[in-house]
Amino acid sequence: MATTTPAPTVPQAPHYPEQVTGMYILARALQKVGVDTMYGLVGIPVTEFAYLAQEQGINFVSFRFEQQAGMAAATHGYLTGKPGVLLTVSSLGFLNGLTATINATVNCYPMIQISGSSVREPIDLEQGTYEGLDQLNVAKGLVKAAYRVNKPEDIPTAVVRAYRAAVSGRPGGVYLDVTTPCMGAIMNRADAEALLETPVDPQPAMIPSPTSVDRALQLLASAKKPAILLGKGAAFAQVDDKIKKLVETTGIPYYPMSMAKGLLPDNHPLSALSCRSEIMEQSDVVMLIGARLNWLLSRGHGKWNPNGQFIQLDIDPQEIDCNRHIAAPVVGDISSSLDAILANLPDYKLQMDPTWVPYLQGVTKEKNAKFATRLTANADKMPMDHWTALGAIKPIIEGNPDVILVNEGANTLDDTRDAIDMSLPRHRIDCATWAIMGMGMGSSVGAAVATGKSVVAIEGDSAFGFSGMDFSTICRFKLPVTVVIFNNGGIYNGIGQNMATPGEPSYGKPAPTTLDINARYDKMGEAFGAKSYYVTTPAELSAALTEAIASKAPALIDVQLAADSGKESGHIGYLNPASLQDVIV
Ligand code: ADP
Ligand code: TPW
Ligand code: MG
Repeated sequence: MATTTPAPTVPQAPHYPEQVTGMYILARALQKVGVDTMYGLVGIPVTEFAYLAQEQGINFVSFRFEQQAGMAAATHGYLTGKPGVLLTVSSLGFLNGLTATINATVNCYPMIQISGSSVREPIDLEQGTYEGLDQLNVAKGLVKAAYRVNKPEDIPTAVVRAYRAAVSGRPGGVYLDVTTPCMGAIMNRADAEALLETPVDPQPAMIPSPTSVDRALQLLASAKKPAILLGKGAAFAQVDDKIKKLVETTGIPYYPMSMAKGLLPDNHPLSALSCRSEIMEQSDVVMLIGARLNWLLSRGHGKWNPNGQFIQLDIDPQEIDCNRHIAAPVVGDISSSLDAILANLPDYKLQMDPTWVPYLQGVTKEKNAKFATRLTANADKMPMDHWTALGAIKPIIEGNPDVILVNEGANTLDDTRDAIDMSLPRHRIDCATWAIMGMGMGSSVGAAVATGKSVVAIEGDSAFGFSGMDFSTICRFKLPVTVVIFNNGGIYNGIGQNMATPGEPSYGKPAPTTLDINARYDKMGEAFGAKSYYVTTPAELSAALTEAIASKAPALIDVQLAADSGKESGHIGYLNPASLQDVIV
């Protein structure tokens, strides 16, 4: 029979100051790559790490829900071009955060999710350890890259690898698994400090081949009705002057995707924002810059000219031809590709049809006039509808162009995007490629923290519900964020009706799309000490929003809309199964 007691498995405390723990090395390694902010939610095994990081000078923004902390990190990454960092606990905390990391990957936002994980051995043997989950293998395949670090001496390398994976090439979400023993392991400080590294050129230029540039310019020059299509990749690349130069020296009209709005002012004479279908149907050459030909540019959104050809500027060679044939791919980073295109442009003679731009400008004028009527026609409607409310909001947001607009919902998303012109790059953040609900509060926090600017989030009542509790985070950190909730009492609207008759099982139950038309969201704002407003008229809305933005403090505006405002699925009702037969091509 054994007489000795087993060696303690709990790590000893480090002997300060000569010794440090894995968590200390992690904090230092993050600092060394330039991370100054972390978003997260703590508990075993990462609480001490968060305290330690804060002591080291890393700004720690604590959330109520990991998914929202992840949305903040992703938005931070999108706006700064450097990975945002999310910290989660093991198991469910990890999974809650992972949804945001995957969403970041889908949207090409650079971010790193760091999660503590339990001791390996009982996980591998499935012995039921505390919060045991094989997190690395869950994350793999869903994110851009996933790594696990088991030894403190490997932490600096792991952080640099994660950083490079997040920002190089096509950006995305990276998962870094740090085991509990690794967090607690002890090293000599001097040895640890000697391992820290700063990556050289983590986002290397990717120079396009001269042949691809020549091919693209030849095609562009031959076009009679060319158009430039700008995506959020172009906004992310922060090459605003080069985009402006390309548009203005060629005189080619451009169409911005939702988050590329403002890259050039939406009211620029060459903006073809109102001419999506004209461009799709009539352009003979479309130059895509940091935009994908995914569902947002196909099918129900219009039909492309069958004889049209594409030039595509993208950093990811696998994006080319993924949906349509690309006649002239220019694979490289947008900055280098635009440099090459602009440098060689004078050698090519553009043959644009002189009637093309005036034609699009004519269409724009006509559509804008119609649009203006839509905004004013319902100005006195009571209760308000989406357009009545947007009529009040539009001049205020447009008059504060430096405010970052966060936007989600169905009708609330589509109508806000159409109604509000943007005039500065990277000032519109929405539910983007996956059209997911539940990014509002997190993205607002990330935008405010990363830029120091004011934010207005325009949220459908359903959309707000996904992240609403993290309004408290906005308040705790005293961020200049105004949350505007369009309450029409439901998903799409509040008039959903359960069709059952007495005796049927669902009789008397709320319809699947029905939420809370009489809810007073402003009371939620009050609960956390924010200036809160309940508004029922455009005049009240206008006054509240003006005051809220000027206050540079947390504010919440509950906008009472009519329950019948808004249509099923907003602008994408054609994607509902019963309508799909017409759409699948
Ligand atoms: P949108 O939804 O606005 O159309 P997407 O997210 O679909 O935009 O497309 C963005 C594209 O931009 C992706 O294909 C991505 O690979 C590309 N991209 C991102 N950053 C860069 C960059 N720095 N250089 C070149 N392409 C980039
Ligand atoms: C994670 C499905 C798409 S739009 C939407 C839902 C639930 C809400 C629409 O109602 P809202 O806006 O926000 O009140 P409005 O103005 O039209 O009334 N779960 C996730 N993502 C999505 N997209 C859904 C569900 C959905
Ligand atoms: Mg709604």
